[in-house]
Amino acid sequence: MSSAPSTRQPIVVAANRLPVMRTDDGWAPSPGGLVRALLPMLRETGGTWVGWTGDPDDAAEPFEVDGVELEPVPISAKEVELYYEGFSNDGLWPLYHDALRESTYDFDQWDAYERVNQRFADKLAEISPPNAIVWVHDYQLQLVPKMLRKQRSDVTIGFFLHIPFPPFELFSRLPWRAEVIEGLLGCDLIGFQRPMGASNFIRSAQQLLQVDEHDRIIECIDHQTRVGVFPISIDVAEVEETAAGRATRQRMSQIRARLGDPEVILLGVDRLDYTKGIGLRLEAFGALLESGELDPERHVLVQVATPTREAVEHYQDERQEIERLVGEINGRFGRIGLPVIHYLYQTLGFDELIALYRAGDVMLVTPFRDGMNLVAKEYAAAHIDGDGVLVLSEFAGAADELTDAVLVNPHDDQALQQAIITAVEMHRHERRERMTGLRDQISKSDVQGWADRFLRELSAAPNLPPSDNA
Ligand code: GDG
Repeated sequence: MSSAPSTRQPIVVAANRLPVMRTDDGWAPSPGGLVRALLPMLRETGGTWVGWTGDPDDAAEPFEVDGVELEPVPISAKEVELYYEGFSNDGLWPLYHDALRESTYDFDQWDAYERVNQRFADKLAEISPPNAIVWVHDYQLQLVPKMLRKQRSDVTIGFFLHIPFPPFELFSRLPWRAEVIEGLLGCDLIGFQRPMGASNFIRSAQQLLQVDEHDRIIECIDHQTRVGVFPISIDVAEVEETAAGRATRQRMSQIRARLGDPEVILLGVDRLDYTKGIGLRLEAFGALLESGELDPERHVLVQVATPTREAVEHYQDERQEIERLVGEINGRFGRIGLPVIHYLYQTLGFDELIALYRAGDVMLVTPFRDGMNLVAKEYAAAHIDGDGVLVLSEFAGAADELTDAVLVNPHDDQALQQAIITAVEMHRHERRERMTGLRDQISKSDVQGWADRFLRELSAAPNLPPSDNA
């Protein structure tokens, strides 16, 4: 089957953020596989991306980047606080991640969420060409499908949720639970990362709205909504090419030397988010130094924690706790000029990140809950040398596919310590065997294939005119 989407319909993407960042002389595409996979499709089909520029109160006019039309949706400073930091990131985010932190449920935040979703839907209704395919992304925009369908019955609407969809027992805490399900049921196709997300969603729809479902098709009044599983991936070729470059190899050796040429470099790379289990990982590392199973002269940990959502209190608390732990463990086990944890609260350049992946002998990916976790996939793709061990939480979506990782339940501190020791002491032969398995798995599915599959299924949705469906 061809990898191109089986549709020539114009594609319109809607996401909270436009796929660009400001540079000295204008805008450039943001880094990341998703943007690289979607921009060429939009260019080829004459499509558009609808989203926020990232600046509050920005009334930017439509503009073009890399031959793709971008349609800004303005969001005021107050709405950033209520819709984005509030409802999306302090309400939905913790709830959808196993209620790991207390969610805020606040009517003014919900009101702003509805208002911003309506603005997105209005913009999509205004600019989508006849019979367009509209692909809406993520938890910030769950009401858009229903709002758009009301105005434009000709368009085909898809939605992809990048984060987990929680079990009904948790989801039903949300005061506006029925409205969210109704919003999503405006779609022709809803995609989840894991089968669990799809079944959790179907159960919530059945419980709250008494819908009929068979074979993952939900009957709605004037259409059907199909529910599917589409595990996202990365731009494998880009990671491999960068990893193979001479500059990366040189930088990798330099990193090893700067770290004092330890026997084993352990690595963590995460947004500084309480879902990622960074603190737990640091505690496990500290406990193993304490027990003598790890040795500060032979083992070091590099933890990159990328700044994120700094205005939200749970994130400020998490940062404080992580920095306290780093200080405590370094204070106890570091030596002059040689800390045992190298902590970077920074966003690194892509090339530097790939060099770090290559330098990392053991990658620690230990979230309590994660939709997929692309870092796990990037680490394996970067290990073109066929060596390196991935320790991976069972609670990351990636665990469904990356079964050659050392899988672990991060809630179990003894199991986590044991997994780290297993990885550090693993025989070269087993390391290579497992890394081959991981790399085989990743080479089967990259982000382009993911987007093609979603759009193929969406364009086969029954409400497209048959002539456009070939
Ligand atoms: C959400 C879901 C799902 C990180 N630090 C730096 C940096 N990164 C890049 C990584 C990776 C991306 O950010 C993070 O992706 P993850 O998948 O790990 O996590 P979330 O940000 O939480 O993403 C997640 C994803 O959506 C996609 O559907 O997998 O479950 O939560 O690509 O490389 N990149 C650079 N410097 C850094 O310091 N350049």
